[in-house]
Amino acid sequence: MRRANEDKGEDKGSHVTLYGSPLSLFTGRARSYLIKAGITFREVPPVTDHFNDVVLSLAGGRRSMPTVELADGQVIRDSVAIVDHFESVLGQPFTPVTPKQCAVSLLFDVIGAEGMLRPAMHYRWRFPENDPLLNHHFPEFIPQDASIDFTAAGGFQRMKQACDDLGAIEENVPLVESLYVRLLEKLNAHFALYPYLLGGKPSIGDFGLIASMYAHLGRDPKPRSLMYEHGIHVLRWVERMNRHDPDFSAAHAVDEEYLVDDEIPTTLIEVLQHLAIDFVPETEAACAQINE
Ligand SMILES: N[C@@H](CCC(=O)N[C@@H](CS)C(=O)NCC(=O)O)C(=O)O
Repeated sequence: MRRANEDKGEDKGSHVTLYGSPLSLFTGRARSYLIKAGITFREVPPVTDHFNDVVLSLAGGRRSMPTVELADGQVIRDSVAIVDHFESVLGQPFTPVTPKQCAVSLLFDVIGAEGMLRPAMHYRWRFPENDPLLNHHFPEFIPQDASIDFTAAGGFQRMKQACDDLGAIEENVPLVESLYVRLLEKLNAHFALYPYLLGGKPSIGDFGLIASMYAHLGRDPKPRSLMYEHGIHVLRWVERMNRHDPDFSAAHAVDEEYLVDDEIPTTLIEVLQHLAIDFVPETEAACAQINE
């Protein structure tokens, strides 16, 4: 039996199939990249007959989102590998070549997608106003032959536990929330002046940052309301990152390029300084733990 949103395998109209979900953090990175790179794609959840019969084994038996299937049948799993693949094929259009901008782009790539999991998970799973949306989407990517491990209730439970595991335990919640709201304000000041992190076009860093800022922090009702309150320009950047056109506001006086002379704007340095409060000690602690 095929589901209503079933992909049709090789007879599908578009060249790329993106297996993902509007609810998925890492799908947000790949989706935004494909949109900005002008690649036609079709997005379906990783539960279709074609996914089960053909794609799953080529994805190493992992059902994780995002996974893409190309026109020639090649399958790429993991949002970083997907972006890297297209960057390589297209001639690195979203990789800044100057040293500071290249480093800052990579910093935002890792911080946005991995370093911001704590506020992303906290604001998704700890606020009941998000539940209708989560309940709407979650069953869409439960495989038809799901074991007990794949039930929505089981998935919800694991995700709530992950908030604690990521450090958003009760006593830390005020800090997690105040750091995030302050980050929104800092990002807001930046995006008021610049449409993207490094000027007039998105970089790899923008695609990392959109991972946490789209599905979780920019779309779930509770954290989205924080964007209306503290970060209208961030909200607009989230929308911009999901549009083909540059989508500048009237105040954005830049070319559709990265800033000249390897400039890192002051507003972005202030964002990085703020992120460092959390991310530097966490990275050092992770490093020490891993080395043990
Ligand atoms: N490093 C991976 C992480 C992907 C990931 O964790 N995806 C989540 C949804 S956002 C998922 O599919 N989890 C289920 C699984 O990994 O089996 C990437 O960047 O694509």
